[in-house]
Amino acid sequence: MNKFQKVSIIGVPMDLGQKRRGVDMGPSAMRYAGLIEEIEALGFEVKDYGDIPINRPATSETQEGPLRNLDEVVKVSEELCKGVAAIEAEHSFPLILGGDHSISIGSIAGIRKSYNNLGVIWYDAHPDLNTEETSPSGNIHGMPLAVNLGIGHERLMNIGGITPKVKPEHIVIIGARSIDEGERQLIREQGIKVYTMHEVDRMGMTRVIEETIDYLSARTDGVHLSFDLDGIDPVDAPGVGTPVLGGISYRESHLALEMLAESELITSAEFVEINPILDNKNQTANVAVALVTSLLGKKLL
Ligand code: Z70
Ligand code: MN
Ligand code: MN
Ligand code: MN
Repeated sequence: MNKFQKVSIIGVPMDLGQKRRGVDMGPSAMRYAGLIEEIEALGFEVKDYGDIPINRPATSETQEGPLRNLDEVVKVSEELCKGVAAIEAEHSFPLILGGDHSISIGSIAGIRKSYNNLGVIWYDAHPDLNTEETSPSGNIHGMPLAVNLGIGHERLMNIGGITPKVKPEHIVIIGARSIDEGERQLIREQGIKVYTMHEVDRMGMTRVIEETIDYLSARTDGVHLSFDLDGIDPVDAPGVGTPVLGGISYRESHLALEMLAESELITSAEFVEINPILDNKNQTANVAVALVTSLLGKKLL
């Protein structure tokens, strides 16, 4: 991580990409867990841009349909895109705090302005490759990776101007274990590299990350880490909206992020889907903060 001297934080307390309340408290929970102090202790200069303001319609006004809350998600994504692009312009490491995973539409839109061959590591129990046609829920947080690939609603894809944001061969999904039929088809059609939990178990996290680093360093000019806390097993990260059994352990996740830190591959990151209402004494935010320090180069010795 010595490419960067500064880390700039931007919070996106948005829960409109899904139906459960609580993920809007994710940024506060991570700051409360000591995020800024921990990063400063590693020697970085930290700038906290605070949170993007979110207009939360009363429940009765919440937009329903195949793309729930589309208007507000588009508005927030545009704001986030601008904020992230400004952070990029000061050559600081962008660290974005969710919020549900729909925030990655705006964050990747902002980051993409600085990298023509942007890579993405999607660390998640879900591939988030649904479209309004394939989505079983209408929840936009199940669609952001498809949008970033240039498959999805035009208003979402056009944020930041450039579309598609990411090429299918520049994506690596790690930890998937809840995959919808439409997502399975898209993975096949687009030839996206996926390490499901089967491969994580079979190969071990060390080989998964070694292969990921080789694969992405050969073809990208920057790599964004999109870390959904539900990629981790609910035993270690219970405070998420959609816990899925059989996930990546706390230990394996530290190993993964320590190896990524050593590789100096990662140029931006986001941590999403922490739901403090469903958490156990802020355990999941504490896990996320510990993982951020591993990603930024903290060593045990
Ligand atoms: C399902 C959908 C999802 C996160 C759940 C679930 C998507 N595939 N994403 N939790 N983070 O509704 O599209
Ligand atoms: Mn996700
Ligand atoms: Mn998920
Ligand atoms: Mn390429």
